[in-house]
Amino acid sequence: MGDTTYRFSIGPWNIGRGADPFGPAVRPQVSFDDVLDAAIALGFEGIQFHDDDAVPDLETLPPARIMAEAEAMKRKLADRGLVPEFVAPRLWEHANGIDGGYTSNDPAARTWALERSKRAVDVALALGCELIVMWPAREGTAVRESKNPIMASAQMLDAINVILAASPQVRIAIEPKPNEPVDHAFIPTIGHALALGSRSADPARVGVLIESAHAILAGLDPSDEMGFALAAGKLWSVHLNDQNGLKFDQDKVFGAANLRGAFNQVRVLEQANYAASGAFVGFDVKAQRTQKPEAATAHLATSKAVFLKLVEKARTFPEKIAAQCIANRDYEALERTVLEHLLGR
Ligand code: XUL
Ligand code: MN
Repeated sequence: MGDTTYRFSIGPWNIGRGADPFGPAVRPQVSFDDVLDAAIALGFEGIQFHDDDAVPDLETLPPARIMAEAEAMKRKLADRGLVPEFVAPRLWEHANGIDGGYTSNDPAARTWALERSKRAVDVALALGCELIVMWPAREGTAVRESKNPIMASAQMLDAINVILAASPQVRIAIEPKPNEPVDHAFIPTIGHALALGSRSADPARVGVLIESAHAILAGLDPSDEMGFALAAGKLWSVHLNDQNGLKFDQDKVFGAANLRGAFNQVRVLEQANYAASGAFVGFDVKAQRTQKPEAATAHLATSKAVFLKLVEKARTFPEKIAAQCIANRDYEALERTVLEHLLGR
Protein backbone atom coordinates (compact mmCIF):
# COMPACT_ATOMS: atom_id res chain seq x y z
CA MET A 1 0.00 0.00 0.00
CA GLY A 2 1.18 3.52 -0.73
CA ASP A 3 2.20 5.94 1.95
CA THR A 4 2.92 8.93 -0.25
CA THR A 5 0.70 11.95 -0.61
CA TYR A 6 -1.24 12.62 -3.77
CA ARG A 7 -1.05 15.63 -6.08
CA PHE A 8 -4.37 16.92 -7.38
CA SER A 9 -5.18 18.73 -10.62
CA ILE A 10 -8.08 20.63 -12.14
CA GLY A 11 -9.13 21.83 -15.60
CA PRO A 12 -10.92 25.15 -16.18
CA TRP A 13 -13.83 23.21 -17.74
CA ASN A 14 -14.50 21.68 -14.30
CA ILE A 15 -15.94 24.99 -13.13
CA GLY A 16 -18.66 25.27 -15.73
CA ARG A 17 -21.65 27.47 -16.47
CA GLY A 18 -24.30 24.77 -16.13
CA ALA A 19 -25.35 24.70 -19.79
CA ASP A 20 -26.61 21.39 -21.19
CA PRO A 21 -27.91 20.35 -24.62
CA PHE A 22 -31.43 21.36 -23.52
CA GLY A 23 -30.79 24.75 -21.99
CA PRO A 24 -28.43 27.69 -21.78
CA ALA A 25 -25.86 28.60 -19.16
CA VAL A 26 -27.29 29.26 -15.69
CA ARG A 27 -24.15 30.69 -14.05
CA PRO A 28 -21.80 33.47 -15.14
CA GLN A 29 -18.49 32.59 -16.78
CA VAL A 30 -15.76 32.08 -14.18
CA SER A 31 -12.60 33.87 -15.30
CA PHE A 32 -9.42 31.88 -15.73
CA ASP A 33 -7.79 33.77 -12.85
CA ASP A 34 -10.72 32.82 -10.61
CA VAL A 35 -10.21 29.18 -11.60
CA LEU A 36 -6.60 29.47 -10.44
CA ASP A 37 -7.75 31.03 -7.14
CA ALA A 38 -10.26 28.21 -6.69
CA ALA A 39 -7.53 25.63 -7.42
CA ILE A 40 -5.37 27.10 -4.67
CA ALA A 41 -8.28 27.32 -2.21
CA LEU A 42 -9.19 23.68 -2.88
CA GLY A 43 -5.62 22.41 -2.57
CA PHE A 44 -5.16 21.52 -6.25
CA GLU A 45 -1.61 22.00 -7.48
CA GLY A 46 -1.85 20.98 -11.15
CA ILE A 47 -3.68 22.83 -13.93
CA GLN A 48 -4.93 20.93 -16.97
CA PHE A 49 -5.21 22.84 -20.21
CA HIS A 50 -6.80 22.56 -23.58
CA ASP A 51 -4.41 24.32 -25.95
CA ASP A 52 -6.80 27.29 -26.23
CA ASP A 53 -7.33 27.48 -22.47
CA ALA A 54 -3.64 28.39 -22.32
CA VAL A 55 -3.65 30.64 -25.42
CA PRO A 56 -7.26 31.60 -26.24
CA ASP A 57 -6.75 32.98 -29.75
CA LEU A 58 -4.20 30.48 -30.95
CA GLU A 59 -5.99 29.92 -34.27
CA THR A 60 -5.44 33.52 -35.33
CA LEU A 61 -2.25 34.60 -33.56
CA PRO A 62 1.20 34.49 -35.22
CA PRO A 63 3.55 31.82 -33.77
CA ALA A 64 5.68 34.34 -31.83
CA ARG A 65 2.59 35.71 -30.05
CA ILE A 66 1.39 32.18 -29.23
CA MET A 67 4.74 31.47 -27.60
CA ALA A 68 4.73 34.79 -25.73
CA GLU A 69 1.24 34.14 -24.34
CA ALA A 70 2.13 30.58 -23.31
CA GLU A 71 5.25 31.86 -21.55
CA ALA A 72 3.15 34.51 -19.77
CA MET A 73 0.81 31.73 -18.61
CA LYS A 74 3.81 29.76 -17.36
CA ARG A 75 4.82 32.74 -15.21
CA LYS A 76 1.24 33.21 -13.98
CA LEU A 77 1.18 29.61 -12.74
CA ALA A 78 4.65 29.81 -11.20
CA ASP A 79 3.74 33.04 -9.36
CA ARG A 80 0.91 31.13 -7.69
CA GLY A 81 2.87 27.94 -6.96
CA LEU A 82 0.87 26.00 -9.57
CA VAL A 83 2.17 23.65 -12.29
CA PRO A 84 0.78 22.70 -15.69
CA GLU A 85 -0.19 19.01 -15.84
CA PHE A 86 -1.06 18.56 -19.52
CA VAL A 87 -2.17 20.25 -22.72
CA ALA A 88 -4.85 18.69 -24.93
CA PRO A 89 -5.37 19.89 -28.53
CA ARG A 90 -9.04 20.94 -28.65
CA LEU A 91 -10.01 19.73 -32.11
CA TRP A 92 -13.69 19.18 -31.42
CA GLU A 93 -14.96 22.77 -31.11
CA HIS A 94 -13.45 24.29 -34.25
CA ALA A 95 -15.42 24.31 -37.49
CA ASN A 96 -12.60 22.35 -39.19
CA GLY A 97 -13.15 19.51 -36.70
CA ILE A 98 -16.85 19.05 -37.48
CA ASP A 99 -16.24 15.56 -38.88
CA GLY A 100 -13.41 14.70 -36.49
CA GLY A 101 -9.81 15.84 -36.93
CA TYR A 102 -7.32 13.09 -37.65
CA THR A 103 -10.01 10.84 -39.18
CA SER A 104 -12.03 13.52 -40.96
CA ASN A 105 -13.22 12.66 -44.44
CA ASP A 106 -11.93 16.07 -45.55
CA PRO A 107 -8.17 15.98 -46.24
CA ALA A 108 -7.85 19.72 -45.50
CA ALA A 109 -9.38 19.13 -42.05
CA ARG A 110 -6.96 16.25 -41.42
CA THR A 111 -4.02 18.53 -42.24
CA TRP A 112 -5.46 21.22 -39.95
CA ALA A 113 -5.80 18.69 -37.10
CA LEU A 114 -2.16 17.63 -37.37
CA GLU A 115 -0.95 21.24 -37.57
CA ARG A 116 -3.10 22.24 -34.60
CA SER A 117 -1.69 19.28 -32.62
CA LYS A 118 1.87 20.40 -33.37
CA ARG A 119 0.92 23.87 -32.17
CA ALA A 120 -0.43 22.32 -28.96
CA VAL A 121 2.99 20.71 -28.45
CA ASP A 122 4.64 24.14 -28.86
CA VAL A 123 2.22 25.60 -26.30
CA ALA A 124 2.88 22.73 -23.88
CA LEU A 125 6.65 23.13 -24.10
CA ALA A 126 6.41 26.91 -23.65
CA LEU A 127 4.31 26.27 -20.53
CA GLY A 128 7.01 23.92 -19.25
CA CYS A 129 4.81 20.85 -19.67
CA GLU A 130 5.67 17.63 -21.50
CA LEU A 131 2.39 15.71 -21.33
CA ILE A 132 -0.08 15.90 -24.23
CA VAL A 133 -3.53 14.43 -23.65
CA MET A 134 -5.28 13.06 -26.69
CA TRP A 135 -9.02 12.72 -26.20
CA PRO A 136 -10.21 11.58 -29.64
CA ALA A 137 -13.57 13.36 -29.31
CA ARG A 138 -15.01 13.21 -32.82
CA GLU A 139 -12.66 10.50 -34.12
CA GLY A 140 -15.45 8.06 -34.83
CA THR A 141 -18.79 7.95 -36.56
CA ALA A 142 -22.50 8.56 -36.17
CA VAL A 143 -23.12 6.63 -39.40
CA ARG A 144 -20.87 3.58 -39.38
CA GLU A 145 -20.43 3.43 -43.15
CA SER A 146 -19.17 7.05 -43.26
CA LYS A 147 -15.57 6.13 -42.38
CA ASN A 148 -13.34 3.15 -42.98
CA PRO A 149 -12.19 1.79 -39.58
CA ILE A 150 -9.01 0.28 -41.07
CA MET A 151 -8.01 3.62 -42.53
CA ALA A 152 -9.08 5.44 -39.36
CA SER A 153 -6.80 3.29 -37.21
CA ALA A 154 -3.89 4.12 -39.50
CA GLN A 155 -4.80 7.83 -39.33
CA MET A 156 -4.90 7.74 -35.51
CA LEU A 157 -1.48 6.07 -35.49
CA ASP A 158 -0.15 8.75 -37.86
CA ALA A 159 -1.46 11.47 -35.53
CA ILE A 160 0.33 9.89 -32.57
CA ASN A 161 3.53 9.73 -34.59
CA VAL A 162 3.22 13.36 -35.73
CA ILE A 163 2.89 14.47 -32.09
CA LEU A 164 5.84 12.29 -31.01
CA ALA A 165 7.94 13.68 -33.86
CA ALA A 166 7.09 17.27 -32.89
CA SER A 167 9.41 17.00 -29.88
CA PRO A 168 11.49 14.23 -28.33
CA GLN A 169 10.41 15.58 -24.92
CA VAL A 170 6.67 15.05 -25.22
CA ARG A 171 4.73 12.08 -23.94
CA ILE A 172 1.15 11.35 -24.99
CA ALA A 173 -1.59 10.15 -22.66
CA ILE A 174 -4.52 8.88 -24.71
CA GLU A 175 -7.88 9.37 -22.95
CA PRO A 176 -10.27 6.84 -24.48
CA LYS A 177 -14.03 7.29 -24.43
CA PRO A 178 -16.37 4.93 -26.29
CA ASN A 179 -19.05 7.42 -27.34
CA GLU A 180 -20.27 11.02 -27.04
CA PRO A 181 -20.12 13.20 -29.04
CA VAL A 182 -19.82 10.34 -31.57
CA ASP A 183 -21.91 7.17 -31.60
CA HIS A 184 -18.87 4.87 -31.87
CA ALA A 185 -15.35 6.13 -31.18
CA PHE A 186 -12.27 4.60 -32.78
CA ILE A 187 -10.26 4.26 -29.54
CA PRO A 188 -12.95 3.21 -27.08
CA THR A 189 -10.89 1.52 -24.35
CA ILE A 190 -7.49 1.41 -22.67
CA GLY A 191 -6.68 -1.78 -24.56
CA HIS A 192 -7.16 0.02 -27.87
CA ALA A 193 -5.04 2.97 -26.70
CA LEU A 194 -2.16 0.81 -25.51
CA ALA A 195 -2.26 -1.38 -28.60
CA LEU A 196 -2.01 1.69 -30.81
CA GLY A 197 0.76 3.15 -28.64
CA SER A 198 2.75 -0.07 -28.92
CA ARG A 199 2.68 0.28 -32.71
CA SER A 200 3.84 3.90 -32.60
CA ALA A 201 7.29 5.23 -33.46
CA ASP A 202 8.20 5.44 -29.76
CA PRO A 203 5.98 3.24 -27.57
CA ALA A 204 7.80 4.37 -24.40
CA ARG A 205 6.28 7.82 -24.86
CA VAL A 206 2.65 6.73 -25.24
CA GLY A 207 0.49 5.98 -22.20
CA VAL A 208 -3.04 6.66 -21.02
CA LEU A 209 -5.28 8.88 -18.96
CA ILE A 210 -8.21 6.91 -17.53
CA GLU A 211 -11.52 8.59 -16.83
CA SER A 212 -13.83 6.55 -14.58
CA ALA A 213 -17.01 7.53 -16.46
CA HIS A 214 -15.51 6.66 -19.84
CA ALA A 215 -14.65 3.14 -18.65
CA ILE A 216 -18.16 2.70 -17.23
CA LEU A 217 -19.66 3.89 -20.54
CA ALA A 218 -17.64 1.11 -22.23
CA GLY A 219 -19.24 -1.38 -19.82
CA LEU A 220 -15.93 -1.85 -18.00
CA ASP A 221 -14.81 -1.57 -14.39
CA PRO A 222 -12.56 1.53 -14.11
CA SER A 223 -10.36 -0.14 -11.49
CA ASP A 224 -9.67 -3.02 -13.89
CA GLU A 225 -8.83 -0.57 -16.67
CA MET A 226 -6.48 1.16 -14.24
CA GLY A 227 -4.93 -2.13 -13.18
CA PHE A 228 -4.30 -3.05 -16.82
CA ALA A 229 -2.55 0.26 -17.48
CA LEU A 230 -0.65 0.20 -14.18
CA ALA A 231 0.69 -3.28 -14.91
CA ALA A 232 2.18 -1.85 -18.10
CA GLY A 233 3.55 1.28 -16.36
CA LYS A 234 1.25 3.37 -18.56
CA LEU A 235 -1.14 5.14 -16.19
CA TRP A 236 0.03 8.72 -16.51
CA SER A 237 -3.09 10.54 -15.28
CA VAL A 238 -6.62 9.87 -14.07
CA HIS A 239 -9.92 11.70 -14.38
CA LEU A 240 -11.85 10.36 -11.44
CA ASN A 241 -15.61 10.90 -11.47
CA ASP A 242 -18.75 8.77 -11.52
CA GLN A 243 -21.48 7.69 -13.85
CA ASN A 244 -24.95 6.38 -13.13
CA GLY A 245 -25.20 3.64 -15.76
CA LEU A 246 -25.11 3.84 -19.53
CA LYS A 247 -26.23 7.29 -20.54
CA PHE A 248 -24.54 10.59 -21.44
CA ASP A 249 -21.15 11.30 -19.83
CA GLN A 250 -22.36 12.60 -16.48
CA ASP A 251 -19.07 13.62 -14.81
CA LYS A 252 -20.63 13.13 -11.39
CA VAL A 253 -18.79 13.65 -8.11
CA PHE A 254 -16.31 10.83 -7.48
CA GLY A 255 -18.13 8.03 -5.63
CA ALA A 256 -21.58 9.63 -6.01
CA ALA A 257 -23.09 6.71 -7.94
CA ASN A 258 -20.94 3.75 -6.89
CA LEU A 259 -18.92 4.21 -3.73
CA ARG A 260 -17.55 0.67 -3.82
CA GLY A 261 -16.42 1.16 -7.41
CA ALA A 262 -14.68 4.37 -6.31
CA PHE A 263 -13.02 2.51 -3.43
CA ASN A 264 -11.66 -0.08 -5.83
CA GLN A 265 -10.20 2.64 -8.05
CA VAL A 266 -8.43 4.19 -5.08
CA ARG A 267 -7.32 0.77 -3.87
CA VAL A 268 -5.68 -0.12 -7.18
CA LEU A 269 -3.89 3.26 -7.23
CA GLU A 270 -2.68 2.53 -3.70
CA GLN A 271 -1.60 -1.01 -4.62
CA ALA A 272 0.55 0.40 -7.42
CA ASN A 273 1.82 3.31 -5.30
CA TYR A 274 0.57 5.67 -8.02
CA ALA A 275 1.23 8.72 -5.83
CA ALA A 276 4.95 7.95 -5.80
CA SER A 277 5.03 8.15 -9.62
CA GLY A 278 4.38 11.90 -9.32
CA ALA A 279 1.36 11.62 -11.62
CA PHE A 280 -1.67 13.74 -10.76
CA VAL A 281 -5.15 12.82 -9.62
CA GLY A 282 -7.65 14.92 -11.56
CA PHE A 283 -11.40 14.98 -11.01
CA ASP A 284 -13.25 15.47 -14.30
CA VAL A 285 -16.44 16.47 -12.53
CA LYS A 286 -19.20 18.95 -13.42
CA ALA A 287 -21.15 21.15 -11.04
CA GLN A 288 -24.85 20.35 -11.10
CA ARG A 289 -26.95 22.70 -13.19
CA THR A 290 -28.95 23.67 -10.09
CA GLN A 291 -25.85 24.76 -8.17
CA LYS A 292 -25.72 28.45 -7.23
CA PRO A 293 -22.64 30.35 -8.51
CA GLU A 294 -21.21 30.88 -5.02
CA ALA A 295 -21.07 27.11 -4.42
CA ALA A 296 -20.09 26.01 -7.91
CA THR A 297 -16.81 24.41 -6.81
CA ALA A 298 -18.36 22.17 -4.13
CA HIS A 299 -18.28 19.18 -6.53
CA LEU A 300 -14.48 19.43 -6.65
CA ALA A 301 -14.12 19.75 -2.88
CA THR A 302 -16.43 16.76 -2.34
CA SER A 303 -14.62 14.62 -4.91
CA LYS A 304 -11.29 15.30 -3.23
CA ALA A 305 -12.70 14.67 0.26
CA VAL A 306 -14.24 11.36 -0.88
CA PHE A 307 -10.95 10.38 -2.52
CA LEU A 308 -8.98 11.06 0.67
CA LYS A 309 -11.50 9.15 2.82
CA LEU A 310 -11.20 6.22 0.43
CA VAL A 311 -7.40 6.38 0.66
CA GLU A 312 -7.89 5.87 4.42
CA LYS A 313 -10.26 2.99 3.71
CA ALA A 314 -7.70 1.40 1.38
CA ARG A 315 -4.90 1.84 3.90
CA THR A 316 -6.94 0.33 6.73
CA PHE A 317 -8.47 -2.48 4.66
CA PRO A 318 -8.31 -5.73 6.65
CA GLU A 319 -5.85 -7.40 4.27
CA LYS A 320 -5.18 -10.41 6.50
CA ILE A 321 -8.84 -11.28 6.91
CA ALA A 322 -9.37 -10.79 3.18
CA ALA A 323 -6.41 -13.06 2.40
CA GLN A 324 -7.91 -15.72 4.68
CA CYS A 325 -11.28 -15.48 2.93
CA ILE A 326 -9.54 -15.87 -0.43
CA ALA A 327 -7.46 -18.84 0.82
CA ASN A 328 -10.69 -20.50 2.04
CA ARG A 329 -12.42 -19.71 -1.27
CA ASP A 330 -15.05 -18.04 0.90
CA TYR A 331 -16.01 -15.13 -1.32
CA GLU A 332 -19.23 -14.46 0.59
CA ALA A 333 -17.11 -13.77 3.66
CA LEU A 334 -14.89 -11.53 1.52
CA GLU A 335 -17.96 -9.66 0.25
CA ARG A 336 -19.11 -9.07 3.83
CA THR A 337 -15.63 -7.98 4.92
CA VAL A 338 -15.51 -5.39 2.14
CA LEU A 339 -19.03 -4.09 2.80
CA GLU A 340 -18.53 -3.86 6.56
CA HIS A 341 -15.21 -2.08 6.08
CA LEU A 342 -16.84 0.46 3.76
CA LEU A 343 -19.82 0.92 6.06
CA GLY A 344 -17.51 1.44 9.03
CA ARG A 345 -18.35 -1.17 11.62
C1 XUL B 1 -14.45 14.57 -22.39
C2 XUL B 1 -13.37 14.70 -21.45
C3 XUL B 1 -12.47 15.86 -21.69
C4 XUL B 1 -11.04 15.53 -21.60
C5 XUL B 1 -10.09 16.65 -21.86
O1 XUL B 1 -15.37 13.64 -22.03
O2 XUL B 1 -13.28 13.95 -20.51
O3 XUL B 1 -12.76 16.82 -20.73
O4 XUL B 1 -10.79 15.07 -20.30
O5 XUL B 1 -10.33 17.24 -23.05
MN1 MN C 1 -11.78 13.60 -18.98
